[in-house]
Amino acid sequence: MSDFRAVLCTVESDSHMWNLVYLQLLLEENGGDVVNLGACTPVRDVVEKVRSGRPDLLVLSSVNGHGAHGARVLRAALQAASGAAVPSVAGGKLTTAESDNDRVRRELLAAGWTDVFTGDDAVPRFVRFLDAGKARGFDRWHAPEAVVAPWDDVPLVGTEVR
Ligand code: B12
Repeated sequence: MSDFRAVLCTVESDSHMWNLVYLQLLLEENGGDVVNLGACTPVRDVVEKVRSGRPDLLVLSSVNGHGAHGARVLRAALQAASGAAVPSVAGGKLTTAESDNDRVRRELLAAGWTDVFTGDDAVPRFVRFLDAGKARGFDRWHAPEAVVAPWDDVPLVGTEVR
């Protein structure tokens, strides 16, 4: 008997698979019944699986550097489809620079993701999220405010190449 049902996916551009294997095992170890949609997951497959399976949680993992873009695309598709509302988290290496992590996290939270897990402490923070979700429901989660790294607020005005 599982504690929750999760759909696991990545973005259409991402062919890495060991991150998905790792996440599936981590979710199962924490009580999840997991449908792993595999690498280069088509957006329409994720939307269909969420609508038909009614999971408790959608988990997106991406490491190829294009995950932030793919997460925005997927969120828009889920919001446009009826019956596809689901608590959703994204994590991994979502861009090609660690210094993007907090900015991207704030953008994805604003776009409707429940939480975003990047950086060295992603997995322990995610396990705490799972514990809280199992106890109170994933839709009750309030993502802690993103830490703003000093370099994220430096305006880029005047640095463009001419
Ligand atoms: C193996 C590998 C490949 C293999 C993948 C084979 C396969 N079928 O899986 C191949 C050779 C195909 C490949 C291709 C590419 N790769 Co590659 N690849 C790797 C490599 C060496 C290991 C990835 C891996 O399997 N790790 C093991 C898993 C278990 O760990 P993980 O993926 O890091 O995930 C961990 C965390 O990120 C986190 N996590 C991940 N997702 C989530 C989600 C949540 C919710 C949470 C909480 C945590 C979490 O938890 C995991 C455990 O700690 C990494 C470098 C590295 N050492 O990490 C590069 C790497 C991921 N690849 C990279 C790149 C750029 C590419 C290519 C674009 C290269 C190219 N120019 O063609 C292509 C992209 C292909 C595509 N369309 O996606 C970059 C990504 C850069 C970035 N994001 O900044 C990396 C980081 C290498 C680098 N340092 O530049 N790659």
